[in-house]
Amino acid sequence: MAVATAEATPGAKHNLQLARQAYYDKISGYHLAPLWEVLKDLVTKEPRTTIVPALWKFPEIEKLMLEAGDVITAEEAERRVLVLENPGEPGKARITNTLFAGVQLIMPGEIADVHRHVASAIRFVLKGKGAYTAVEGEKSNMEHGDFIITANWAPHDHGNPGKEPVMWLDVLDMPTINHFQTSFAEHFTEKMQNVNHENGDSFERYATGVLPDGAPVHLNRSPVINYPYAKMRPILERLRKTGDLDKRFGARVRYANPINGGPVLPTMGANLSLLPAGFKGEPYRSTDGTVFAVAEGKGTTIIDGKPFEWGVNDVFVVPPWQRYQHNIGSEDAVLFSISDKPAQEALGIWREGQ
Ligand code: 1HN
Repeated sequence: MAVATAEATPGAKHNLQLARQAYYDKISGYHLAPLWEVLKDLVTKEPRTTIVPALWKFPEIEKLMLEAGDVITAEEAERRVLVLENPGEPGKARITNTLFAGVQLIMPGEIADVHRHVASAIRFVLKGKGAYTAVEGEKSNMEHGDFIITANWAPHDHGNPGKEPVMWLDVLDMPTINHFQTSFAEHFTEKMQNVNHENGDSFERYATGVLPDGAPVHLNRSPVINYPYAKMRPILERLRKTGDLDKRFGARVRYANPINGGPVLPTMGANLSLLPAGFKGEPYRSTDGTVFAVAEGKGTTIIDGKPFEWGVNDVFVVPPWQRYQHNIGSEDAVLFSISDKPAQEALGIWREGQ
């Protein structure tokens, strides 16, 4: 039988459409589908994303978070977190295609019980003093700008024996873990873990030029629990002083695993950038959708042609492969950023461009 082609008469074309549809209906009963109808959406010339650029203003988040403190206790909530939902993916508990982000509040006198899960977490401390997070036996004080990691399956609990509400940004690789459908979690009978390592122990032990003799030489996550802002910030000044400024990112450090120089976690990598007053960044894009938190100062980031004006503790997101560029006014700014770059690099799929 001759196969009808697209050059056929209008009547023949119509019959062909009907025949194709009848065929698709028939094969669907066998759990089969025609690739040729969907190929263009599956293999795109450039990345397509459902994620959109967005900015959360800290003064608004803070007010709404403190209201959450009135309606639910940390104990009832298990974790009192407001999810930063990407407006392109409402209801999906994600800020990018691969990352969860939220702001957590812990009130004076509260604790958040010890648990562990396969999803890895990072915390970037926004506001307040006097809280701690305990991770794998180390009790870490939380100060503005501290970067704290909670690796896959690491027991962790938080507490606030201080006098002020304390808020931080949580970023987890949960959408990645759930993409692989590999989520496990465990609760403990005790509320708090035993802590046998004092504040700052893992940083001093692993990240000051020596390693405990016999420390493993292969470790796919950093052994450092807290990278304190007080230690990181002066390094940015060193870079500035010697003119080591990237045209796109300013004076930027990458948080590293001191064992091998690799990323802090296999699924998430983070940076800290000093953008000096007057900085006009060159445009940049990369395949890793990136979450930014403002540690200091203010500025504007143009994302896909739209300006986003930010100030201290604001959070904003740049979708995968969308072009962005930082513009800084009269005040120095410091930006924390986090993305799934290490996961993409491990898979050999990460790309960057102008
Ligand atoms: C979690 O365990 C924490 O331990 C914070 O503080 C945010 C978001 C989703 C799933 C687990 C925490 C989380 C989370």
